[in-house]
Amino acid sequence: MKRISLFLLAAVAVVSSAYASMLTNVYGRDYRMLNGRWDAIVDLYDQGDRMKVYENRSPQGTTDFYEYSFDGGLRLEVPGDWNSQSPELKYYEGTVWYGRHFEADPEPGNSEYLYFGAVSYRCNVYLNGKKIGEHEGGFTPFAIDVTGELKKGDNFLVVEVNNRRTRDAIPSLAFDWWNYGGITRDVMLVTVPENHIEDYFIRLRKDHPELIDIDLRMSQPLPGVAVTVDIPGLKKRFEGVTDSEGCVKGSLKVKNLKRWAPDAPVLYDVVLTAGADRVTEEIGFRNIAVDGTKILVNGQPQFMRCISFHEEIPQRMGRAFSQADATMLLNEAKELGVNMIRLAHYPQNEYTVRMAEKMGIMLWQEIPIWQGIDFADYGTRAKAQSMLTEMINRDKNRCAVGFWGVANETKPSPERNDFLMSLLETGKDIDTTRLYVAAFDLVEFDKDRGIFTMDDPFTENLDVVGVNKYMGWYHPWPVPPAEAVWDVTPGKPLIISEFGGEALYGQAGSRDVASSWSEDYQARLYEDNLRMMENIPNLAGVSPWILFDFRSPFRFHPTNQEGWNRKGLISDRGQRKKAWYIMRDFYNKKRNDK
Ligand code: GCB
Repeated sequence: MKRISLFLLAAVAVVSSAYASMLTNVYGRDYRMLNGRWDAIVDLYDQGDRMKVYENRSPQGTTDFYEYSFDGGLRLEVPGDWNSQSPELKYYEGTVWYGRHFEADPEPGNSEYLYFGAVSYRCNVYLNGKKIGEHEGGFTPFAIDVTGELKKGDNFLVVEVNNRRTRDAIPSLAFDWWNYGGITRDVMLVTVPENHIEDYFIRLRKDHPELIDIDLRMSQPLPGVAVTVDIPGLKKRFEGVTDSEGCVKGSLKVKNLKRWAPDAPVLYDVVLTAGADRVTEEIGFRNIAVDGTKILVNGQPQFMRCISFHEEIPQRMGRAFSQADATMLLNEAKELGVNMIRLAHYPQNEYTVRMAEKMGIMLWQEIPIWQGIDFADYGTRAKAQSMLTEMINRDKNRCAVGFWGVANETKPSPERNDFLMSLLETGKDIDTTRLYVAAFDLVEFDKDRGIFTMDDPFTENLDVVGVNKYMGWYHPWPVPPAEAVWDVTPGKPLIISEFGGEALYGQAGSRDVASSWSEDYQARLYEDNLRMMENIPNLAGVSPWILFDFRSPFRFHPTNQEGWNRKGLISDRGQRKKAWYIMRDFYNKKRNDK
């Protein structure tokens, strides 16, 4: 009891949800982009608040002046990380104030929202000199209701962004990717009717190929609002009326449904109406389940041919944020022959998720619970729950997402177990149609028994277990690859969620020496690992680490890394390394495997 009340207290205190609203399918609404060049003030010593920069005052009297001013200073592109926009900001970790003017013409009877696709990592938002919201978490969206705050004519919007690493944050103090700061995804002013469709979840019932479940919630808890959901392609219409909570629930029996699958990514137009509101969407329907050690997609065993990438364009040395960026990343993944992507290590932007769905790529999407998390901190737990909720809420209508990932490389402890358990509960409160997964780095070679094993009872709570194992890189081979025997979470599907090693593109060297940083060593490592995997009885998928070399302050070997993790199958300039071809051939062969 004490534990629960303490936790609730922390949740309220740390994650200020009072400001955050949700708006499903924001790109399907009436919106105006507020992207572009914003004014910026770099505030290393955090003086902007004291200086009230959000008021954007100009000197009045003869002795009046302001030092912290937006006028005539730095300008930054939104969306975009600040690190790649100015050499001085490459390593910057601290506060930057963003400001811009925009015109508005709010009409009575409408609600207006400011929507942020992501701000990395925490922010305070001010409109016309007044604080209107705050958010923590660098990879999930939030919307702020600004109805009544928005003025006709000129409005002044200020966002105080801070990306300082802290122990109670997620991710925490150290992580193996660049700590990009900034307003890193789209900013939109969204206009909807006053009582509008706030949220909906339309999906195939978990174990039923012909039953579509519909849940819809209006923004106002009012009964009697007529709701329709049309799927013209199936000649089907659902009709309902909201209850006193403003909610509608129901299901539609459909025949001749073409289910979405990686090799047939069928999407249907779906039109929702409720009172004065109307939203359109494309939604796909598929079943995903586990049967023993197999992953079933639409009832058929499917081997997951997977790859990971960070939300980064290596050639630009910056965070990916646009439709064009999504196209580049996904096309390269597709070339490798994948049917799935593990979006590392955090929710990536909606363009990527929606485009992957259209291209027939399944997704494993996770929150950045990445090593070093303070599991004893209830505030941190509340943040993780918010991030998971925001991720699932944004993408729960995307059938491409087959897996929700709750953690990467955590170690058993009562606090960790409790923390992860609470995440599974949070997730399943919203969505029970996906498989829940986490990745572990706890597989060890048991010398006495001569086998690879793992001891983490938490895996029993998961549908699918991911194993990150760097044989030949962080671990020498205890036996020849062909003789390796695995007894890891028997009876459950196991995905090798990471393996690999570093190589500098174009570097020739010994196939036997890791410190050659050569393509040859990396290629050998891939051959060995793939050989070992042939003997993993419950192997349901493979995901090499990683598609592209990526920037990381973890990696400062003076000649071979220079701030880059070189485990990419493709270099930072886009060149394919030898291991890429090995992986492509392996996936070609696996195409017909179940
Ligand atoms: C891991 C992590 C991943 C790292 C990778 C590496 O186990 O999950 O984020 O980048 O190893 O390169 O060491």
